[in-house]
Amino acid sequence: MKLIIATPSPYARKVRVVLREKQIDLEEIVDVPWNKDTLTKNLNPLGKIPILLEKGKEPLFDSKIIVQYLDHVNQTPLMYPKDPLDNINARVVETMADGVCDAIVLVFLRIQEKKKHCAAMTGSKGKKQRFLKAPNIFQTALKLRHIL
Ligand SMILES: N[C@@H](CCC(=O)N[C@@H](CS)C(=O)NCC(=O)O)C(=O)O
Repeated sequence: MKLIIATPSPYARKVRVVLREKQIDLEEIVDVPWNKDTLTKNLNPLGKIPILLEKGKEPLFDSKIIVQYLDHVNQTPLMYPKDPLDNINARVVETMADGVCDAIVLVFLRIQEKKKHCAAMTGSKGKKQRFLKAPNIFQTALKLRHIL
């Protein structure tokens, strides 16, 4: 198994943590998805990392899909609980975390002056606000779902 990552990527990190939790061995390949020679363009039509590669299988992309797949491959420990309500709660928390990461990546790109890519992203003002309010957003989401 191989995983295409960028070292600062929070989505790649999510998958890397899950792989370690499940003690699945794999080779990590570092790639910069914004570079012209990026590996992503031939593997993910969205041009994003992380991408999971397995011999004889189609490349798998989007961190949520990869984590779901890894839960099928190795159930110890399960990342998405089997109980339907707990499962939905875990997915809501993941979606919230991904949303906050979207905002963080946007700020990172701004700092890196990758304005060309930032311009392609919609609702950037809203994302920045969500980034600043991230701790509150999490607390509210967790309370709403009786996790906190
Ligand atoms: N929803 C995707 C988001 C992945 C993502 O946005 N990755 C960034 C790196 S942190 C990327 O590859 N961006 C390249 C681009 O947008 O061109 C996931 O969870 O895997």
